[in-house]
Amino acid sequence: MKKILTFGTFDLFHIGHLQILKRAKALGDYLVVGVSTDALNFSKKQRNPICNQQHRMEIIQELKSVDEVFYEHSLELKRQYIIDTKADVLVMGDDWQGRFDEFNDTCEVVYLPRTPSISTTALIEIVREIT
Ligand code: C2G
Repeated sequence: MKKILTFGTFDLFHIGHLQILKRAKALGDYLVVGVSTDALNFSKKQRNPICNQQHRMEIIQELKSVDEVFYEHSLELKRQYIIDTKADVLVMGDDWQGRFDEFNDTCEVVYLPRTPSISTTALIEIVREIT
């Protein structure tokens, strides 16, 4: 069984998120998703996600393409997460191109092209303009 691992915040879940999870799953048989915590997001972006970590995780774990979920507490724990989940492939969108190449000694690292013209940031901007 080929295990795929991917990570993300998946705030204001949108088609780009769905597409990367479907494409990640298509690379193997079993998809594990690390959903980043609110605290990790705050440390990265200095703001909390719009949707809290319980809600974001609940959405991800109900998806047909997703077999298992866990909370990603720290970017520094990535190697440990790969080992713990026994992942064969780490998949990320190409906004992370090259950032995880160091894990090539533990698993295959694949960057998939992002879905164009959609992002959580763009959605927040659109709502801001409307209101
Ligand atoms: N994504 C995509 N197309 C978009 C938007 C996002 O393919 N239009 C992908 C991203 O490349 C990423 C995944 O969807 O692989 C999740 O995106 P985010 O929620 O923005 O994740 P991020 O905050 O970058 O967290 O350890 C890494 C982090 O947890 C990733």
